[in-house]
Amino acid sequence: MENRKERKITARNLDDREFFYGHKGCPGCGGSLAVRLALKVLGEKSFAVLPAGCMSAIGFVFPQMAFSCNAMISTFAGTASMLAGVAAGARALGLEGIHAVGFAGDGGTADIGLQALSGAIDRHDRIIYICYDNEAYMNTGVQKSSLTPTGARTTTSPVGNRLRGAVTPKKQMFEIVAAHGIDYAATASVGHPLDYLRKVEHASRVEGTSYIHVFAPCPVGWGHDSAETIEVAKAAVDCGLLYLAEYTGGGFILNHDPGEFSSIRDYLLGQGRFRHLGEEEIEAIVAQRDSRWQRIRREWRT
Ligand SMILES: Cc1ncc(C[n+]2csc(CCOP(=O)(O)OP(=O)(O)O)c2C)c(N)n1
Ligand code: SF4
Repeated sequence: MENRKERKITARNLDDREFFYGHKGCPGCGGSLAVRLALKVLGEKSFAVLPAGCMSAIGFVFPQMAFSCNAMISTFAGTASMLAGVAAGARALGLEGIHAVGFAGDGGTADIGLQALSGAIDRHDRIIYICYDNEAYMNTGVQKSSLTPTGARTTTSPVGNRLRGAVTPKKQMFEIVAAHGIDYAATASVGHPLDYLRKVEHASRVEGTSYIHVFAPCPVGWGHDSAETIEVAKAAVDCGLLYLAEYTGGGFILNHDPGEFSSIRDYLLGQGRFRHLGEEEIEAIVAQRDSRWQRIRREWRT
């Protein structure tokens, strides 16, 4: 259910004040782009909740606090429950036009924070939950999460004679939240900023729970040049390993079909974390992509 007026987002009508200004992120950090872009849409009347992770570590360095909206650090597992509390408190105080928005990493979302998120969706709490997916626990030194893709080298999925990086497939968080019957969910990429901004704007009008899963490359953990973050974020969409989609009104919408995919091999071998992969392993990843897209093209609306 939505009752707010849509605001068409363009590069010109974005707020030019920085709501995540002076953060201590590494050069080329995709996660910090995801936070900044979202807060440009949601504005100063936001209450941001961040669990342990890179974005809280780089955003709350006293006395150089990067947020100019209200922002707090939650327990690692409790982003969504704390957001629910913020939304309830704002309602009790009669505050209007505010946004309770969470920014959690893939570990804080798909592993440790999943229970609280599931509860919030079940209650249709009016919150916006943004998972910036850098595909590992980066802040503590690149450990594997359940969103680390198959084959990726991390410190807990190493590469040697016997192990070839992560052995489990990436958990499908977008489909998992959709299976709850969530009010609104979307996937996005920092390589497609206008698409992401539109989705954040849409989420800001949803009278219920919104979840946005934004792909956010991390040069440190992925082993690419810091100047290549946007290219990598675009290439993931072009080669079909990431799809841009929404779940709304109980159905899936595919926002962008690349048609002919670009090379998965080039995408993978451009990153240090995948450079050990051989042809057979790459072929297996291509086959997984193809079977997923067969289903998406058959079942989702465009
Ligand atoms: C309960 C608890 N367990 C472990 C930690 C240590 N810890 C802090 S940040 C972090 C990694 C977070 O990873 P992720 O959620 O993927 O976010 P990222 O660091 O990649 O931004 C961990 C394990 C903690 N703070 N609290
Ligand atoms: S380690 Fe990665 S996610 Fe963390 S601040 Fe650096 S670039 Fe960003």
